Amino acid sequence: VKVTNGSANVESEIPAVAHPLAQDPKEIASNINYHAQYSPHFSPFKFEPEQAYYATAESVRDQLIKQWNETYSHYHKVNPKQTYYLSMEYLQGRALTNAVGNLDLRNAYADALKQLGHELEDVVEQEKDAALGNGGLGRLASCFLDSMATLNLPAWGYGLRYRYGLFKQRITKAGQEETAEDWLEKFSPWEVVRHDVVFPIRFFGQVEVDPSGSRKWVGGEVIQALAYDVPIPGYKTKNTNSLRLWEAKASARDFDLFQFNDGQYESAAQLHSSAQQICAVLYPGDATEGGKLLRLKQQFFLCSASLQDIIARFKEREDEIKWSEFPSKVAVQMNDTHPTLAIPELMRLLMDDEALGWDEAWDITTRTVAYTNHTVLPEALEKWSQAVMWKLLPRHMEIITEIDKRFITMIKSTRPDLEGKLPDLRVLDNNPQKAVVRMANLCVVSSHTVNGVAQLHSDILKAELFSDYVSIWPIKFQNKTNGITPRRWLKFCNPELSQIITKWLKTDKWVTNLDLLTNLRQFADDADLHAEWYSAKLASKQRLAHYILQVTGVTIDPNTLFDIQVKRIHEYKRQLLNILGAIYRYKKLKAMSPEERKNTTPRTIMIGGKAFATYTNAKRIVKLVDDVGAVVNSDPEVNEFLKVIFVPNYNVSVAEVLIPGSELSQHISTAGMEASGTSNMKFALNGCLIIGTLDGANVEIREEVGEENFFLFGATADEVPRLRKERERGLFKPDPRFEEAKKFIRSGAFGSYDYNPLLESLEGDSGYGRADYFLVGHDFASYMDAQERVDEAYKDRKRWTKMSILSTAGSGKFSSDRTIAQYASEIWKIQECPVPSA
Ligand code: T68
Repeated sequence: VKVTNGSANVESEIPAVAHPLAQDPKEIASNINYHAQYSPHFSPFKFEPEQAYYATAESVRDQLIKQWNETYSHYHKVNPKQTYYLSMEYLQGRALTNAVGNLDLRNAYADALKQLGHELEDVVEQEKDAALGNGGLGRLASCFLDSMATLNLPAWGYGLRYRYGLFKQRITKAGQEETAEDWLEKFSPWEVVRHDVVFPIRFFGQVEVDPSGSRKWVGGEVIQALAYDVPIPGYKTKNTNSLRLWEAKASARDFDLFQFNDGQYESAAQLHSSAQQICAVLYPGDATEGGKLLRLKQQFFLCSASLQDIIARFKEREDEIKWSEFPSKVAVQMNDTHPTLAIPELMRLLMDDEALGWDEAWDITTRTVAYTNHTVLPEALEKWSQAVMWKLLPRHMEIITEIDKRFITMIKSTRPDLEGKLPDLRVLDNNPQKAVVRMANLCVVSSHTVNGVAQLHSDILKAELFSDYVSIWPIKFQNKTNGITPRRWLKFCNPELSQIITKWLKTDKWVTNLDLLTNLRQFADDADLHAEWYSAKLASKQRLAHYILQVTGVTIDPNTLFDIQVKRIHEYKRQLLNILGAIYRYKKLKAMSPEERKNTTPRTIMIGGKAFATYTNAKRIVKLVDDVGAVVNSDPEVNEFLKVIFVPNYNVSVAEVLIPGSELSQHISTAGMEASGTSNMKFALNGCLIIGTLDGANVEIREEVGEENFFLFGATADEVPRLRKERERGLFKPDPRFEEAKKFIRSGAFGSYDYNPLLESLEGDSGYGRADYFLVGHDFASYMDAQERVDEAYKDRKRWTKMSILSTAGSGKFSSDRTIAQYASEIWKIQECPVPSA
């Protein structure tokens, strides 16, 4: 426990003065001290790590605000084309380490805090993760923001300020339990509310036609969107962009004082409570009609507020408004289909508020919006009930219906060969059972560019999901292989390895030019580098072991192979394959003599991730991993050679501890199903080897690091459909190891929980109506063979360390700086706009 430090004591040595641009530790300490005293959030004279965190964050924010304002006014003056990234999710994680790192003030802040009696490492731990996202898609958005600022690109992120982000996961005897994660419990020092940025957002109501024939959406309920801005500093640049998060509010006018005084408390504040629901939680459960409506309201709320803001900025910056110029000032990127309503909303704003005609509005809209697809899973492609949409957004449904109609007309006149396919290609699915709007189709029809997130994924989109559209608009489709920010995911989370890289490359330029890592290849056999590399990995493993002990109470040995799989729990990601492999390994170890065991490669298998609250099979998988761990870890015969850990509450901060300490990581989805994956890139960058299928970005990672440095197994994407058919026809012969592992679970070796439904999903009818849809059984044999190759390779430390170095050396392509530079030049057509220094 940290020694507490009354700021009264500190005061005598270090004056409390606000120096917003302090660089020197002493001055910084005085600024932190200033905030501790004069921006009070706690009782006076308390200066424990928590108070030190808030005061430090406020001091860092002082530093950011000046360059943030300068960035805003520079963009305003230059008036360049800007990108607006619309995303329902951002997984920002913690901001403090990132901010002091990007400002290049880490050491100064560490020294300052020391003078105040604190360690920066402990202080940063006080920050709660901003977890306004589910997984890869949300984290990608956050990496993109970091790269956009670092590349000096004029860009904004737009999202929602959820009161409760992704749930907190606890593991109990019953399995996963979810509780609300209160990231704003105290407050966030990183957000600035802009009281002057408020837009009205309408729901429900009706369309009114005036005598001139123009249409207007009126009535219904109107809620206010209020802007909260979070600064996004670039790495060693002045450019500091904004993440604008909208909060829903009702105004005082909507509060019925008369009703309230009459005792009708609920109806008096009805709009207030309806507004409060909108930003209450990330991804409200949509099993009920109410849940679906709420989710749709959230999506529209984001789109309408952001577009009104974008249009207001466009108008403010033009002397004379020429709407045809709009697409040369504005690029809107839709992060998946969740912000699709940006399309009809932009059309509505241009036609109904700005009095443009259809053709002009359509031309502007289609030259402005672009769409990124993140999944090919049919059940994940959004479809909204037409009935619900007519009720909530009547004017938008008129516009969508017109888009659909014009698309049909266009096909009939220019592509009669595709007429037969119209029922699938149309935006509206008028199936009388359930008429829906297909959001992905609306996106493809209306966007100037559609991209996938890894080469294989983009190829599949073109060859399958969107193949007919490709024949209509061949140049609309692109690939933008995902990337990750090397700042958070190497420099800041793995300082030991970063220093070694800088030392051997004799430059730290790799931080913004990650391709320079290839220069490590020439030292891949150097014994000195090997020694340093190994000791950095060991230090990270020790830190990870310490963390695991803290959160699970289980001691793990840093001399064993650290094998990690962390990601959302989903059947297609096949955590089940991993745990079945672990179970087989356990059984084999049990059957060995003590002598034989000594010849095996000791492993610590860690699995972490959250299961969606209503996804039963995913929750069963969590339970199974935890149950296996309980048995294996307390089995004195084998627990020196195998441990199985379920890592609770996986999030960005936990990833920052796990990834540096990893040696093997599993990216083992059924081929063709993982659009890209991004943690695979983080692991590879940190010198961790991958066992994986030819899926998503694995394909490109393997190409870059070299196939001899990648443990490949499993069916390929083009084999999967045939294998599924064979499986259904009963032509599949399971590997005996697979049967043995399942049988072992059924024997009750891991407790009395009923695992039959889970095991049956691998055998009889799965939830998808087909047996073992994810081909766990088919891939099991080659997976186990690949695991044997891993065990062999690990026995040879020299060989393994070389592979690890080559893995880092080959990861340069996966910088989100590269990805964003490609979006900027090939989709957005925007240029850098660096803020001049002084
Ligand atoms: C992921 N998608 C892909 N979806 O699965 C992953 N949220 O392969 C890819 O690397 C990543 O996107 C980035 O491109 C998601 O994370 C969601 O989180 C999601 C899906 C539906 C609704 C909300």
